[in-house]
Amino acid sequence: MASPTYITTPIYYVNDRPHIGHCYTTGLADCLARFSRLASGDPSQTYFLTGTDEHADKVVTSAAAHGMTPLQWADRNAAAFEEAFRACNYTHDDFVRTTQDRHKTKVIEYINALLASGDVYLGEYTGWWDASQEEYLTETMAKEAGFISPVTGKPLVKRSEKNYFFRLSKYQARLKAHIDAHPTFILPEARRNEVLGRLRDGLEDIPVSRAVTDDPASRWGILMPNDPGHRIYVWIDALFNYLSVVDRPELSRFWPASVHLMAKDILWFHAVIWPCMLMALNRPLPRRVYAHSYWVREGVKMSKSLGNFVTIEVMQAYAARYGMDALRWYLLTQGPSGTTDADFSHARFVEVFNADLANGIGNCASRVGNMIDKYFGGVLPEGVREHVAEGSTRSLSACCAASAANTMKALDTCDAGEALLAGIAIVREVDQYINLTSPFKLAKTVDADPSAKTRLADILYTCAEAIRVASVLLSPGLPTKMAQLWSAWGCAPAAGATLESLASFAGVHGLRAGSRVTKGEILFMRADPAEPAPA
Ligand code: ME8
Repeated sequence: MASPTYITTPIYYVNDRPHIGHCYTTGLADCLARFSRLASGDPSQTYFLTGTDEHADKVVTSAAAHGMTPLQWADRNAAAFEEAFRACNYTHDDFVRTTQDRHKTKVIEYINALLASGDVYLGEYTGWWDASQEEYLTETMAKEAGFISPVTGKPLVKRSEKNYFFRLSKYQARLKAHIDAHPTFILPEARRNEVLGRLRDGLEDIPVSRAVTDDPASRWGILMPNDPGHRIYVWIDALFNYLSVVDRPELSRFWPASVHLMAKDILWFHAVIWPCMLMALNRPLPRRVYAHSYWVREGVKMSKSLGNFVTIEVMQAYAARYGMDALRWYLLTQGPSGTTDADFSHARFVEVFNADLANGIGNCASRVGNMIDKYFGGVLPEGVREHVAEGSTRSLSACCAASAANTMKALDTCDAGEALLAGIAIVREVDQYINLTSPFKLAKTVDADPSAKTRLADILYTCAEAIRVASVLLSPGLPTKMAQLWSAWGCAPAAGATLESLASFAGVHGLRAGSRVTKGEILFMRADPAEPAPA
């Protein structure tokens, strides 16, 4: 991603507490933001925003059910989101709440500009209202869905109201041309095709306000600046967050956003409505809109009625037993980043944990650290250089270069999982290399054959340096554990170093003669597949 980089997540509704789905998208953003900071070597060139969407009607309803005002309820749940994201070790630069003045004043500014240009006007709307999603469906969409909410299955209600409208139809041709000219504007490609397909049905103007009624709850939101009889529709208010936060001199370099991340449920708002609003405001469009799929649990869709959400409590129980890095790893490498849903399955979690972490990077780093400790007192001797195993098809330095290139390529399409798995590919090759070179056997011959000692040093250096490169590629997914490894091996990335230079085998940041490589603590203890899931 080009510098400066601005990565956003949806802002989440505060009618309820966070769950794995919210943590997943913000976790994906976290991993991409960490990669981006590493890539440029300058953390101030990356901005990562997450937050909460607070002016929804359902916030008013849940607040009332809990005997609280909407703001009290929003405060409480926004705090729960912030706490959850802190516990997951997310490195967002900001957490926006749509009830904050900094956001509200900007929304009014944008609406005023759209009123002045005539792109927002007063009219009447009739449509099918999906109360559970706070969204109107057109006649065609409602018919296709059998007049029930395609998301929640609740009945749709026909409603008419005087509203302010946004001239969405005016921007249809420009949007279509933009999508055609920018093949990676909407990803994954299958989602892009869906959007293009729906665009063929044509765009109608959309309401951007709701009438204020006698019900005080209808005042929950930002009032239209020209007409206190209307408040701004929650979705319009919410979409503006991406711009409102960085629309000030110190942060303006971050617009346009590099990527808006979300799940497929809200792609239309981000890929169609938001870009058209930006065109109307004469602002550049985000470079990319990326919609992932859903998490399901043990093969079943998560829902309130089934009560089967992977809640924050379940996530904490996993983190307590296996470590937060292990949970991050599972989410990032097994998550629904593409077009298929992903299953949160305990058996799969343990399988992946053992394969990639305990028996993968953990075991490999510990074997190599132990051998350097045992045979060389934990210090790489003079003259170490890369050793290529007889019978191997490629050197470990070539493998590191290929993996680093694969990481970069995966990042081009926001594929954080693939970017991380490139690090595990190195670990697997180090394991094979150890099998081919048998350093533990060689160590038994050094007394009789002094040249064996030099070869042994070269072999262990080669392994350690390859693991160091792997650790750099793995660090955005496993930040705590890789920092632990770096501290045992004295190879923490220098401030200002770029991903490219850190990931180069025997490069300026590499291990060398005199580097102290100590055993360190075990990174990941093997998990017992027979143990029941934490709850
Ligand atoms: O839609 N799997 O908020 P929201 C994966 N406020 N991701 C999931 C998920 C699942 N099962 N469930 C939720 C809103 N998500 C609006 C957004 S943005 C201007 C306004 C994630 O609380 C995913 O990112 O319903 C999805 O798009 C988002 O939560 C919806 O969050």
